[in-house]
Amino acid sequence: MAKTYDYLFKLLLIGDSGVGKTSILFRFSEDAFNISFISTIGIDFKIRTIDLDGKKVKLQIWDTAGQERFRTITTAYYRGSMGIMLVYDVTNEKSFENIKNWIRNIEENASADVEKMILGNKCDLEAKRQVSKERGEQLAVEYQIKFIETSAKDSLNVESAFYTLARDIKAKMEKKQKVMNPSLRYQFFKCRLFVRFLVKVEE
Ligand code: G3D
Ligand code: MG
Repeated sequence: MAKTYDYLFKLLLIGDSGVGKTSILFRFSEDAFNISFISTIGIDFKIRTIDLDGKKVKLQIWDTAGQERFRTITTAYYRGSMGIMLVYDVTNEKSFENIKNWIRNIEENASADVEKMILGNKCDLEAKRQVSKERGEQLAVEYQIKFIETSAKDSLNVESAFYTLARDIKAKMEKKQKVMNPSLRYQFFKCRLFVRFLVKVEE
């Protein structure tokens, strides 16, 4: 069967329980927010294929089954992941403080060059806010990770977050391919030699 995509990226959603990871995933993959939907039962992933600068990028997005509650997310979950959304809840101070622990967990288990992004979710709940946008931004600067506030409920910035993460992974990958493709470099070298040879002959 013909391949229907140019790239396949495995992405993960990480963060404390209740911050809205599953809601974000549902919002992005089906564009539906159901207040009373059933909580996740097993490790699950959803797929959405997006178009990035003319390329079809298939996103396989993994969600936890609540293991985050017991901090038992294992290396197996992280394996092969290329991008991670670190999610906290702007109405929950603790979930924000825990982002540092999640980053440590990622450093211990995921590949070193995994792309990351911090999401401050539930920004529709302004009256209940405990974490200012500025603090989110500061944390992101400290870790040199991109940051955006989202609302899975109001469908705010969810699309843009996934597109940004996917675009960063694609750019990193293409840069690596350029640097590391020795056969391409060899072809280029041969071409240059040939051009030099032609110039000499002309003289
Ligand atoms: P989790 O997967 O990180 O554990 P969930 O979190 O997606 O299960 O969401 C936990 C609760 O937060 C759910 O409420 C969900 O509806 C709510 N929620 C998620 N995202 C948002 C958001 O952006 N805004 C608001 N206002 N609520 C959100 P319940 O009541 O079902 O537990
Ligand atoms: Mg969940």
